[in-house]
Order: sequence, then C-alpha cells, then structure tokens
Amino acid sequence: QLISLIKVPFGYGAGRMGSELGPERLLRLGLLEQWKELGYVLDEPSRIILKDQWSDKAMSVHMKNAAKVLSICTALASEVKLKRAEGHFPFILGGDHSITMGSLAGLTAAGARLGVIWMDAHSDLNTEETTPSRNMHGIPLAVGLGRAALKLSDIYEGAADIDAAKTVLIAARELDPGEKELIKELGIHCYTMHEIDKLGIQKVIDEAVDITSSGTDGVHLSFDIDSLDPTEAPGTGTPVQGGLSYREAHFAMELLYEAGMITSCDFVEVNPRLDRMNRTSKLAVDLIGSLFGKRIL
Ligand code: DIR
Ligand code: MN
Ligand code: MN
Ligand code: MN
Repeated sequence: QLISLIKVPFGYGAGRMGSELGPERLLRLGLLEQWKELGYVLDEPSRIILKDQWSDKAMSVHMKNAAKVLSICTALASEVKLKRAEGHFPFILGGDHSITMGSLAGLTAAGARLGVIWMDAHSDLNTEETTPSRNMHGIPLAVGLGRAALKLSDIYEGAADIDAAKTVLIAARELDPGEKELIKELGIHCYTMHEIDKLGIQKVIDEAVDITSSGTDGVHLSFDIDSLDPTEAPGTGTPVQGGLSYREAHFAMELLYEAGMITSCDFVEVNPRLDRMNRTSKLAVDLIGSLFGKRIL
C-alpha cells in the first residue's frame, strides 16, 4: 500500500512552540529511508503550511491561536481526504495535537466510518467550556466526537462526528475534571496506566483492536509521543511521569502492525527544542518503524 506522508510543521496549538520542527527532524533522522528499507512505496511527501486564510468560525472560538489552528486543519483535511480517497495510507506528521482535528475532518469527509485509537498521557477531551489552558491541542478529541462547540464540519465540509463507542484511549494519566466527566458520560473505553499495569499492554491493544475495527471501515491511530514515559521521551511539551515504557510502546506498535487494521495515523507532539541529543526524535522514528513492520530479527 502506498504511504502518503503529510508533514505539518505547526506548533501554535500547544502551550509552547517547537513541535513545528518535528517533521524536518524526523526526516533528517531517516524516516523516509526506513520506510523504503521496509519495502514501502511512498507518494511524494506533501507539506501543509499556514496561509492567512481565516474562517469566520475562528472568530467565535475563544482559544489561543484559534484562527491559525482552524486554517491549518482545513488545509490538512483537504489533503487527507484526497489521499484517503485514492486508497493511500495517510501518515500525518506533526506538529502539535491540534492538527488531528484536520486529520479526522478529512478522513470522515472521505466517507469513512472511523474507529480511533488515541495513545496519549492526556485525553484531549476538553471543550471551549472546560479547558484550563485555552490551548487548542487539549480539545481535538472532544471536537472529533461532536462534544465541543467547534465541529469537524466547521473545519471541512462533509466531515462527520466520530462514534464514541469506537474510540479508545490508551496510556491516559493526566485528565482534567471536564474530561473525566465526558469519558464517563460517553462511556469511552479508557485504558489508563492502571489498566495497562493490570492487564498488560498486549491485552489492552487486543481489546482496542476489537473495539475500533468492528463495524468500522478504517481505524485511525493518533499517537501523542507523551504517551511514553518522560525518561524515554523527554522532548515533548507536556510530559507526565508514569507513562509507557520503551518496550510497551514498541510492543503496542508491533501488535498494531500485526493486527493490520490501522488505515491512517498521526504522530504528534515531538518537540526537538526540548529534546536532548535527538533522543525523542530517534525514538519516534523507531516507533514508526515498529508500526510498519520493522522487527528485531
Ligand atoms: C491539558 C493538556 N489537558 C489541556 N493537554 C495536552 O491543556 O487541555 N494534551 N497536553 O496532549
Ligand atoms: Mn496516487
Ligand atoms: Mn495529545
Ligand atoms: Mn498529551
């Protein structure tokens, strides 16, 4: 299957800048060569950049950098829709997590009934009402599920809400009060670090695969690098202790590869400015390798 790499050097949705440097850093560390070594064929990579085209909707979203976030997400959605409709695997490389609103808008606009696996220390389920930070990277899943004032269809025409019953959170460990309420209200499957400790990452991934792939025609993996423990992945804006170990994260990626049901992915929140000796960026490239079938032996 053809991979369409979509680079999104955009960091205005996070509390601090730097994740906009992610795409170029991962490419410099051999991301494209790794895919080629694994035998994949890649489309010409595309790059989504900010243009000064502000939607009217942005005026009513009282969050930091809302106009910029909506603008990049609309451009991204259009590219994702195109690639998905062609039958390619859209791989969206951020950037901060606000860009996932663009990914989800494009995927649902392409007509996919989408399952979503959200690997993150956070749940990104704040709304304009509950956000403690007013940072846009704290709301993308609530927007995707149709629970915020901002809708995916405000970002891209024809986009539709994601089904909460087909959404799974993995590695959560820092949830704001409004997010906890929403998880309970919607009955979202949430595998916190507690469940991972108890069940093991293999069982968690197996269950996540079943939940998201039954009754859908595609599963999107949204991977926030802060799902890993900061001892492994220090180069990210909002690190939270007690995260996935190096092997848990790799094993999760290997299992998702074996399950063969992921149809699109975004990989976000690597911040090269906060990294040391490219440790987190290298780890990101390695994890992407595991997700695409790279094996030890
Ligand atoms: C926090 C942080 N829940 C917020 N969110 C982050 O700002 O809404 N998500 N960092 O990845
Ligand atoms: Mn093509
Ligand atoms: Mn996130
Ligand atoms: Mn996070």
